[in-house]
Amino acid sequence: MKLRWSDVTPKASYLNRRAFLAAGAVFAAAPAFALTGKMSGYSTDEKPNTLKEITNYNNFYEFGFGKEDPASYSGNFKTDPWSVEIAGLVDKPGSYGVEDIAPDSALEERIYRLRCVEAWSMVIPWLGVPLAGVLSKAGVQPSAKFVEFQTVLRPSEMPGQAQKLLDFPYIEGLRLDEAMNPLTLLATGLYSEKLPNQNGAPIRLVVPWKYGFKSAKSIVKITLTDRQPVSTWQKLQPAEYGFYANVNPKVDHPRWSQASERRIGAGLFAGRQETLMFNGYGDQVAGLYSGMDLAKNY
Ligand SMILES: Nc1nc2c(c(=O)[nH]1)N[C@H]1C(S)=C(S)[C@@H](COP(=O)(O)O)O[C@H]1N2
Ligand SMILES: [Mo]
Repeated sequence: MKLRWSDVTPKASYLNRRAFLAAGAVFAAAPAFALTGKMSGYSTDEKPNTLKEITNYNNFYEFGFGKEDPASYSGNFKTDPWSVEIAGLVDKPGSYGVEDIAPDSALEERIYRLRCVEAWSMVIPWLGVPLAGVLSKAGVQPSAKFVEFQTVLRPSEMPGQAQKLLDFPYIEGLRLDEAMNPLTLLATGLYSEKLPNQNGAPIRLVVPWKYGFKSAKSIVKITLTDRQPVSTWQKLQPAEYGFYANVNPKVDHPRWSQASERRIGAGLFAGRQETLMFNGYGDQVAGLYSGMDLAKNY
């Protein structure tokens, strides 16, 4: 059962509630509890997008092509119970509950920029746990070099899968050192809520220095492997979408410039803003690519 804010006012969530209301959220019902995350030094101080923007302008092709399709058509998607299989080159392969992977008490708040390859961006206050800790607990074997992520395959609840809009299940991948970088997050919430369905409930990847499509949603399997995974977009259009997909204002998409971006919610007269190398996270990640030709490894 869902309660209204007026039914429960936990003291700890009072400030969150005020921010939530100030953000212009229009939801009548709210969760019966509020998640809180430990603050982290990795957050941007840019103004986060509103909950309304974050939950009504989405890319989640499992529910359709349109930006409002995920909000409109994900209502019947069942995300509880849910487990994630950790497989491949690990000491402790197995099926783990979301509560085990990301217990509420361990959540960190990470306010990250999200830059879509389509040249729009947002700022999203995620709640989650660093992927590195999860992989370390599973025991990564020395032969592992890459991590592959797989989204759930459930065409009965996902109209975009039923219509075969893409070659599902959605696959993404990272190099192991990228996966272990402290910025890489497994998110289970945003603002003070559990992750809304349209944002990849109950657990999704967030890799803030890469184009948004790398951040796979509704993950059911994480595989440690010695072979570079082939991602869904790479397989579909290899000349346009590479494995690395680092945000890079100097490497244009074959069909449009990546030099600037449109910040969702900035207003009609705000104009575009410059896109930053590695989406502004160069201090943390540039070292991962030293000596690499980033135009070739796009
Ligand atoms: N499974 C899955 N994950 C996905 C996508 C998708 O279509 N399916 N879209 C990606 C793209 S292109 C972007 S920009 C982000 C958008 O995340 P958001 O809707 O939570 O802002 O999710 C990414 N993860
Ligand atoms: Mo995207």
